[in-house]
Amino acid sequence: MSSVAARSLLQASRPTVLRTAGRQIRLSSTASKTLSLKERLAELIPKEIENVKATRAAHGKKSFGPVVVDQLYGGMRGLPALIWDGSVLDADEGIRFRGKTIPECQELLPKAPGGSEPLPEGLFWLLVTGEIPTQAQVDALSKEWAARAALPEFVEEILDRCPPTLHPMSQFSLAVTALNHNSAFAKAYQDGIPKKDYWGPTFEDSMDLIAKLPNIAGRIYRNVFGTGKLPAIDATKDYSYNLATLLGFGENPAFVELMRLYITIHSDHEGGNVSAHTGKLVGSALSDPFLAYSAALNGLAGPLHGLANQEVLLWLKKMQSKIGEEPTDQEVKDYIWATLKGGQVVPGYGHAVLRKTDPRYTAQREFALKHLPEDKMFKLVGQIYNLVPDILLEAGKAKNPWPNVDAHSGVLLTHYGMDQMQFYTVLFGVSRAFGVAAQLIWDRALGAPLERPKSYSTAAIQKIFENKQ
Ligand code: CMX
Repeated sequence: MSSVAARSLLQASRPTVLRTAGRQIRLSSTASKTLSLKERLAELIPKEIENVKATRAAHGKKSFGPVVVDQLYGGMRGLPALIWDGSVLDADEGIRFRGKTIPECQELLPKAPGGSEPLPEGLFWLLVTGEIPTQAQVDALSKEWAARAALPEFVEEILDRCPPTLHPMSQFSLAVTALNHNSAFAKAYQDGIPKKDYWGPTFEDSMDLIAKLPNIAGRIYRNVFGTGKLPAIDATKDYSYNLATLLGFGENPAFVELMRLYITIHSDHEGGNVSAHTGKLVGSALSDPFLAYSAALNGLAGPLHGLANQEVLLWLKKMQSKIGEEPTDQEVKDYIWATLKGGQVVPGYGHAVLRKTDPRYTAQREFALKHLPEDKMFKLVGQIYNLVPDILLEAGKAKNPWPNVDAHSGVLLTHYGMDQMQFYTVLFGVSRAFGVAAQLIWDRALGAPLERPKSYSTAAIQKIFENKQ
């Protein structure tokens, strides 16, 4: 294809955009405002297939810059290797979901009656379509997820048989793996579904996956921490209300609002982070969304990734028990230095991509300023924010001395009475399913191939460069 033809194809497949106050808002046609998510997706997929074809025709053979040997040894930092349109992470600005910052999502996405935080249903719609849904479309998603929320009895039994000493993330991963028993994709594949139709059952599985997470999370929470019988899902309420209710906090409107914000900001963080990338990698083998997401959860359960929210609270609690609830700056500084000198990381600080304060941290700080300004632990978190960056800079190792999302989430949950920090990563896991599911749907729609990068031995690297400078 000539580059002119490729350009016109690219333009033809572009959505209508409105520029307002420096923002681009993708407009859905009036007709699309009455469609379900699956119907709208079915309209968008052929256009996006052409868009990708045109992009590859125009740029497919162009170099993306050099790869240096250090990237092979250094956890592939900065290696351009993946495509995902749902969200993009800028090192200084932080995350944008389909081009929108967190404050823009807070402003533009539909809210619950009386609420001011975005409904995660709308964020999922945005991740999948690139469009802002109507209130009616979001309400329909809430209803659909409520209708799909029930767990198979054997999955409930698996969870009920887990010893309470088994980490909630392990229980979570077990339950999600077991949901593969009823996978529409696995069945359709066995029945010989053509490749172009893969996205349909992947969509169904993804919707089931997201819908069933509140029941899994609620059951784990109640089993492990002995907080009573699980109530039923309320089909007239939104996803976050139901999640909060199953956890036992639904009567507190502020906690429900927190869940809406929490899920929205934790949903996606471009494609390369451990959980998102694991989901994509495992999905590329055509493992169904349940298998792919349980693998992603196992990555999220690592202390350098999602488990950091548990680690932050443990660290804060230990700090408070050692130096009190209202320590001086010097006492806090000494504690931070003791952590570093003990060979540990300061949890909640640093990031593989970000080089400024994470806007997900800022969004949570603003929530705290609005709802719990006098909370002692919130004040301590703010005090730490004023002290850690200079100390990490002085220590001289971390490339990013600023806080990430995990530095703030636990203090909010603790404030409302959820002080069982071993559970925190489960909430991260409920949220991250939104981004991974959206990505799996698009990977199947675009026919993404099996992932298979090349690995090298150190001997091979030495040989390649033997006689070169
Ligand atoms: N405290 C102490 N040391 C830190 C540090 C921190 N918060 N952040 C980075 N460093 C150290 C690294 O351990 C590394 O040390 P070594 O050279 O001895 O291995 C050095 O600084 C360079 O690391 P980096 O390039 O700045 O960071 P990485 O990209 O390798 O790692 C991350 C990023 C997040 C794993 C790291 O900053 C960290 O361990 N932070 C604390 C754990 C945490 O908050 N994780 C959650 C991240 C967000 C999420 O995924 O949920």
